[in-house]
Amino acid sequence: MTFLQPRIVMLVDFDYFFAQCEELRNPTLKGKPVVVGMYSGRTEESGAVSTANYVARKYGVKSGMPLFLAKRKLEGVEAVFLPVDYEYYQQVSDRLMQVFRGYADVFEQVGIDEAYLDVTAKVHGSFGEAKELAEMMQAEVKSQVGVTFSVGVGPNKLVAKIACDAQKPDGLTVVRVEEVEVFLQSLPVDRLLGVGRKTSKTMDTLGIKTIGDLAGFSVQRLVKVFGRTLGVYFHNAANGVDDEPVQEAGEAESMSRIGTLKENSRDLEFILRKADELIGEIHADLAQKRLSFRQVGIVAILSDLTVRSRSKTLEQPTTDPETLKRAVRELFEKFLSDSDLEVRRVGVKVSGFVKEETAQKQLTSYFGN
Ligand code: TTP
Ligand code: CA
Repeated sequence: MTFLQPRIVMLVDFDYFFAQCEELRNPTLKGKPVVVGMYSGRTEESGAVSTANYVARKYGVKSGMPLFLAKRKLEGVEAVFLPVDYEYYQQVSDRLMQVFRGYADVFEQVGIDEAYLDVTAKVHGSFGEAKELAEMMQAEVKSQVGVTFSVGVGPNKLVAKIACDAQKPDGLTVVRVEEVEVFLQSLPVDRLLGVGRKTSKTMDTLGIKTIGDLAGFSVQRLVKVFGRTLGVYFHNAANGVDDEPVQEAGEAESMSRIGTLKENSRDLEFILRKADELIGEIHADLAQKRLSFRQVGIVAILSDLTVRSRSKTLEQPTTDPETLKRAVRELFEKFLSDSDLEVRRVGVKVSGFVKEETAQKQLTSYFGN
């Protein structure tokens, strides 16, 4: 028996997002195959597909595929290839997220095209009302913004996410508490977050092909094979158990560290050595929380104890400590050229968080080919 308050969670995932944004600003693209690609610039054709609309997908075009292969699949077809315009997609995303925020008790954006909504109170704990709410959202966003998205509704984030993937595009899948077991059991194990190619191979050798197989597998054996944390996670996930709350992870959140220099200084390298220590700590903290960041800031407390800060926004969310170091160097360099006082304490701050899972997904296609 569980004493936890039953919850109703939605996952909203925008359909063929980058390509749909392109259709939004140029409706004449609709009906044609549209491929949005990340061009690496080495040769005219090198690079990978970021995403494609559903017309192009019918020809076998997929995210992550090399562009030359997508071109080959669309040979003889009047198809449109466009480069990624991340800034524009970000604007469309911001507008949509604002709308969804208004429908939720608690709202958690995960990356550019997904968000979790806890709607338990809003729908009075009723899955029937949650379904009506989702239908209303779909109708409203379609008429006001002109964008379609898919929704999964479930008793937790895990089920909502898998439900959302079950029907796309413009899909709505509701999985009530009593339907979870049947809904999950026949799906392949790799639908679970954390079951990649390698893990699903290992599971295959154990005779585990479906989520149902995994749910029925001895948790002790899972712990032996995968270790305690993962073993227990796989067991719970396969049984549709997930207590992770929907949590606001907004722009306002930040992470920072501050340290005092051994002596007051205006020497860039000396200052950066201290900053690097702080970056190391921030990086560890970010990795543990699985967050990428988009904003980088520095703080300098000067010899007269005045506080100065500088910040910049990166083009892409990242987890990379080297990118952070470069941004911090740039900001201190600029800062020192603007001020002539000595620095006493230094601080580094990151914000504009994105859950790593989603940021990573965008990056794999950039570097994967
Ligand atoms: P997804 O939500 O995975 O895909 P999608 O929105 O294009 O399509 P679907 O209808 O299946 O939801 O990813 C969101 C955006 O992230 C996508 O529009 C482009 C980007 N992306 C990449 O750049 N590379 C990738 O490999 C993937 C999967 C996505
Ligand atoms: Ca999507």
